[in-house]
Amino acid sequence: MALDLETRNQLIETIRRFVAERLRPMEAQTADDNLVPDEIVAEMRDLGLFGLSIPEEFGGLGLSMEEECLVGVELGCTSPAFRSVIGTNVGIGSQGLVMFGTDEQKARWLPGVASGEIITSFALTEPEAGSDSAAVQTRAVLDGDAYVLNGSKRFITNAGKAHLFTVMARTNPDVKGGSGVSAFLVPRDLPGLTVGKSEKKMGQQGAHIHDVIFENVRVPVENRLGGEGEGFKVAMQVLDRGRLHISSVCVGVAERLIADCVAYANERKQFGKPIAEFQLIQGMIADSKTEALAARALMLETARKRDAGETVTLEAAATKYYASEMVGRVADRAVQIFGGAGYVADYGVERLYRDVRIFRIYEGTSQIQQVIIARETLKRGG
Ligand code: COS
Repeated sequence: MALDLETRNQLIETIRRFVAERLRPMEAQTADDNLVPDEIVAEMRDLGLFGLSIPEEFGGLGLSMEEECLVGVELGCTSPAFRSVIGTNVGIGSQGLVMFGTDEQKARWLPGVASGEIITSFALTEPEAGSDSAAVQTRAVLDGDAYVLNGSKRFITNAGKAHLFTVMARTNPDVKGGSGVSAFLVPRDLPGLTVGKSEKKMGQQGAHIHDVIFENVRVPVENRLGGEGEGFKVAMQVLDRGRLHISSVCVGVAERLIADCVAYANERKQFGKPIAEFQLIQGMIADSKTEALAARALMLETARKRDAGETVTLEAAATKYYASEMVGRVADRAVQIFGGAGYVADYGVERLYRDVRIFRIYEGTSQIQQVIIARETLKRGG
């Protein structure tokens, strides 16, 4: 349900202030410690950020996709590691449950997800199933009143803190593709479930990814999400939505970097004047601004279409493709405008340059987005 304009503006303003006053001063420290401080997580809870996308009847803010994207842009104006804390609860970790959960499943978990007491995580990727996500090998075998899960998942965001996983596992080994896959809601405390170490990454220090291993984990039948064989479609629909959310963060980081570039270019003097007066610098700023505006427009248009009930598989893929590539270019130009200062840690630009690299990879690589865009365009005939 959409908010009235005044409430929406208040929400955006509150988050903008939180980002400026609380998160931005903590960016470098968070990266150095590889940890988002507990007090920041508690403040995010108090602001309702874990429940942005959870329906109001379960204690969330019930934002529309457009509103969620506007919030995502604000959260993108700081280190994306902060957004990652709430990212799975707002997006891929909760949306299978929101879209396909039974009344009982929703009533059991969504209030805790909305408040942030329950951290959720989305376990699709495996060592041998990355871009080819229909190839999942984790097995789920029905045995009486439970499915027995065996297998392992890789690069699972927030797995270290998660209380509840949405797990895609193969229930039909005779079917190679997606229609042999089912989705399950798997509480962390079930015996046989273990979480591996936090991986060392290129960027977004403070956000964590882990392996998740299942050894004879008995998942009650009532925890299946959707019907048998529907798990792949659950995952794809969750990702359609997730790709829009990621796009909004890309737009936010780009806007932040452009503002940083303008401030630096006005202050930094060479050849006797601010480098902002040189047209080659202006050209880079103009390219970044144009592309950020284009990504924002595409994101909003797609979000509004989704809110109107349209299927946006193509548009969400196109938005994610464009926005994630765009922020990579913007970050590269930012390093160039900052020059030597862009390469050293103190200015934060090199950190954001590393942080944004993952946007072209997770929730579907740029190449997978191209595949989806081309397939859908060919299907539509133009
Ligand atoms: N919404 C609803 N249904 C969808 C769908 C979507 N967005 N995408 C695919 N499906 C359905 C198809 O309609 C098809 O249904 P039928 O069997 O009834 O015809 C079924 O799912 C299989 O789809 P498809 O044939 O397109 O599957 P493929 O294996 O060829 O390819 C891609 C699917 C490559 C698009 C998919 O594997 C993908 O998105 N990969 C990237 C995964 C990813 O983003 N990983 C990141 C990890 S999570 S952070």
